[in-house]
Amino acid sequence: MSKNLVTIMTALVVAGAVHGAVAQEVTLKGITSFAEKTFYSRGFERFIDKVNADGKGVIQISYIGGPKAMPPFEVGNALKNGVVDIANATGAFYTNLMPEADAWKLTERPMSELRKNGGYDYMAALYDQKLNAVLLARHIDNNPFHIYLNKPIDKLDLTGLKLRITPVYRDFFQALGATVVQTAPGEVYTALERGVVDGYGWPITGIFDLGWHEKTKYRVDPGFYSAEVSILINKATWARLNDAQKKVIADVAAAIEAQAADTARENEADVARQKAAGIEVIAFKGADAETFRAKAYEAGWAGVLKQSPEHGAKLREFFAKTK
Ligand code: 173
Repeated sequence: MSKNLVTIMTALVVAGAVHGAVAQEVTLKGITSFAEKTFYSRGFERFIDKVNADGKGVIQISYIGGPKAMPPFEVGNALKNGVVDIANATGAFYTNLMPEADAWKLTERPMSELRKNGGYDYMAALYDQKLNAVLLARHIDNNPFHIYLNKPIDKLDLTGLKLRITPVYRDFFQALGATVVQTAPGEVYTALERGVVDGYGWPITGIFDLGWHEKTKYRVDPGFYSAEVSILINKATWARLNDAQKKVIADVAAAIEAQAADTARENEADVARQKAAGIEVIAFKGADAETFRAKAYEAGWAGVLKQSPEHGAKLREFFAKTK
């Protein structure tokens, strides 16, 4: 063998070894659509901490942060294009790319069941096609949404009220007669303070995180739907990982999704805290509560079906208990 050839071959072997060493630990970029260290980011932050602990030398996640780094409604696009590898988001924030994602709010079955009955798989195909992503873990479930108001109501009618929404609430609040205005969570406080809105939609937990309790007089009961917040990974990023790296991510994701039931235990703590903060409850009971709930689901599914007739009908079969 010529000396030159040996040199070239040696160089290739060395380059391969270096490349192999680099490939051993991979670092992914993670972003959240909710403010850092607030209720809806916490499951994601636990996920990152655990991956970084279990994945030493194998896989790490670098936490870019929340809405200060990227507006929440742009996170879906950044994930789709691989600008970030991992994202914490709710379906309502990326309906521009995948309207069906908002249907998660209408699930009446736990994720453990949806992962067996075909519901998760059906959604997974849509995530693959439309968001270029894989849903790793739903860490928020069993966490109802509510209407929060600064003007009282005495019947199931929001006529004359202007409410802050995301796609989660649009169809239901409009069905009840409200005027709606979409904002990111980060704009809710100012909108309330300036009287731009008479109230807002939000789940039972988290209104203290951004100080909204200071600007909130009433909560309407009962709650409706089941808030969804999930950890998603870019499809190409996922495909690039080796088996050991995938295992770290998948194991932590499974543990975090299994903890969603524990997170829902915090609902009651926020109910008590809202009471202590002087937020009055406007409660619809008995038949009124039933009507309220029925209208919420009817308007919610009608909205999903309008956006996506074929997939919406399938999703309803997997997700709903009552029709
Ligand atoms: O911003 C929102 O009101 C919203 O759509 C949402 C969804 C899930 C959890 C928290 C908020």
